[in-house]
Amino acid sequence: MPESSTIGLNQLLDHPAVADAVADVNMELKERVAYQPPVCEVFNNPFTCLVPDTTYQFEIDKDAHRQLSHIIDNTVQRIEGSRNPDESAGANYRRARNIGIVFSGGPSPGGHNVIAGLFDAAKQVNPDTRIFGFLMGPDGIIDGDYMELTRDLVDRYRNVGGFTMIKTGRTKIDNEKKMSLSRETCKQLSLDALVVVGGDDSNTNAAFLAQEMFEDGIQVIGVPKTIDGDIQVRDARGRVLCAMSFGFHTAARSFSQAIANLCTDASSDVKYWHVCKVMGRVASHLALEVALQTHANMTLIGEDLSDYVDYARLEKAEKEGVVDYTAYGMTLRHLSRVICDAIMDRAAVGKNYGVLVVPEGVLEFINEIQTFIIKFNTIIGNYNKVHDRDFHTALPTLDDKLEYLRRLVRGIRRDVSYNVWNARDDELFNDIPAFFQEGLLTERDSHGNFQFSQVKTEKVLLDLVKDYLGILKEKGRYKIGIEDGQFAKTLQKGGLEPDLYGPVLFDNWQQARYLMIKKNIISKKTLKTVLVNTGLLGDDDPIPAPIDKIYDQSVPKFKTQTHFYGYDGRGSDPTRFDCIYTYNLGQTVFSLIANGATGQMAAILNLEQDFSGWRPIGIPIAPLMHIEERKGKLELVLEKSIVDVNSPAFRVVEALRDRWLAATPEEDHYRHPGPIRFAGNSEENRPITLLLNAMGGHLSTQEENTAG
Ligand code: FBP
Repeated sequence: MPESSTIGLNQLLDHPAVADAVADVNMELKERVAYQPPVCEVFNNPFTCLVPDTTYQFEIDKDAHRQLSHIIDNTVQRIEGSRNPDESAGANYRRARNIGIVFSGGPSPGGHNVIAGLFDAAKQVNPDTRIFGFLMGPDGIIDGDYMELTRDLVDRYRNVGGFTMIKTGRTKIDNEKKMSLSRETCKQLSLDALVVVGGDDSNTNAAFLAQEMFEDGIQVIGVPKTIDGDIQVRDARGRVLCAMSFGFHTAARSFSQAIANLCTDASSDVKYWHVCKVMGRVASHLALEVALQTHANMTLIGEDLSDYVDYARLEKAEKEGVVDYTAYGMTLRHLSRVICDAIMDRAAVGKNYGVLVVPEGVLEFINEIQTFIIKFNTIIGNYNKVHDRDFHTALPTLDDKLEYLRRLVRGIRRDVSYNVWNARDDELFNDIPAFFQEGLLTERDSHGNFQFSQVKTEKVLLDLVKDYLGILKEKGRYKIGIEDGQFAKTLQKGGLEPDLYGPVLFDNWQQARYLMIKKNIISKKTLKTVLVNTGLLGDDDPIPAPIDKIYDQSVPKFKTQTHFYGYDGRGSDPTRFDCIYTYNLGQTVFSLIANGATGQMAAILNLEQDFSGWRPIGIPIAPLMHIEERKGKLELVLEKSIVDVNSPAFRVVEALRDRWLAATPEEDHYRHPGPIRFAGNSEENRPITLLLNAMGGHLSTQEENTAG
């Protein structure tokens, strides 16, 4: 290399070492794209076949029967290897096909490997099979916007995160026009099959597309995608069919690495509470997994909060001969108090810092917010129907919307919602800050879901927490505990006798290692009064410097840092678990297509087991569907799985909650899962939630008792 003073910029850029150092492709990426995930044993056969497994049964909704008649009788199908199918079945399996694939909804790590698994399986069976990727999500199907996927292109994205190859979008194919345009595109491309990689709503869409294109002979297969982990399928007897959507493990690992780092930082500079909102629009699965991976001090689980019952309130009401329905579920104010208690308890043992994990969708589980969301869904749905105009376009500002709500209170009869929104609702709603009102009135996504990622949930909670901590401080209850040894040292250094001042200053002198300044000492003035009253200080004497110092140390400053973990984890490169899972999902998709299935969702059984135990299957989508309220209308959809508060994973977190809060003089119990490692053997190879939940559907009563 020439001397640095003489080298020109172009020379520098052309130097091979520099070019290598600044290249877009680094060693990690090279290693990733070269990795070939293993395949389930069945896929090593020249053919596969589908074996119906009718031991899995479903409670079928009558609307599903009516609306999805072509695919409602589908059963679970086990994919098995086959060496010598009969001639026509073999020929059909091997024929060249045209297959379209689309990503739908938010990105989820591993999506590219679904394509790679499908591509490899299809091309191996028949190199003339063509795979088309629809661009920008379902819009690509509606608008006929696609590209043919080549080996070169697929190779560039193997084991790589994001949905970059063909992009994604949130459009829903939810009306006749979009449906017929989509059908037209599939017919024009002579598609044999369409693969929809998406969440609960997108798989709902897949079922309707399968129904719509059944007579055209176009098969539709869904793939369970979403970092939220809320596609978990069981049959009517609770037997697991899909334990986890892909991408969940990677997102949780990515959030956990960052949050564990915050735990380290928090316990180093001991001055911040880090409030970490983690994605998961409704269900708290991601927060639960983060809790298991990091042992953060406090993790809220939305489903747990809605399950809360205030027994004291119930009892009081019972004595008065009434039922207090507000005792069921938690209010925002109550939740803020629970958080304050945790903060106070840690402060009492000298820990004025910590890490709080808040699931993005937590507000959906809070009593009053739930009511607002349901009411707004109805009000907005009604408005759009009655006025034939979009609520958000017609009433663009918060003031417009508030004025409209006020008019409802006054009983404008043309708006059928006049009986949904009353003066009490209006009063309660006007009590909350404008930014939160705005959040609650934001536009729903294309599936009618409330967009929690757009609401500053952590700010809503923190504002309440700060207010209440202020009150607790004034009452002398929120204080930092002073370690007894440190108290003694500080006083002795200043020539004062600890045993003389200890009983005067502290409520728990000689009873605990961390000493709490008496509740009535809430300022320097009250401190002086106490010292004067006990004869330790003259009226005109200043507070001795060591006492002054100890007092200052006991006064908490509640300093916070807020973080949002979502898009970063969604964009992460997949863990090895997700790489292998998704590649095999892609292979499963091909087997389902080559064996003529439609209206099925690809899945793998036994994900919690060693890879040799994984079994690919097809799950019938239609029998899983039920009626739900969407945008104020009742619709047939695939049910979202929320956290089961009786599941082993939740019960373990619940049992270890106090330990992880660590409101004791001992060290915190933080856990460091480390960064996502693609190579090496030390990487955690699957979600902890998955492992725990595979230990049994519910804990037995006996186990519950011993855990409690
Ligand atoms: P999907 O359900 O489509 O997989 O998306 C999940 C999610 O990542 C949620 O966790 C989050 O609330 C939402 O997407 C954010 O949506 P957007 O990408 O539109 O901001």
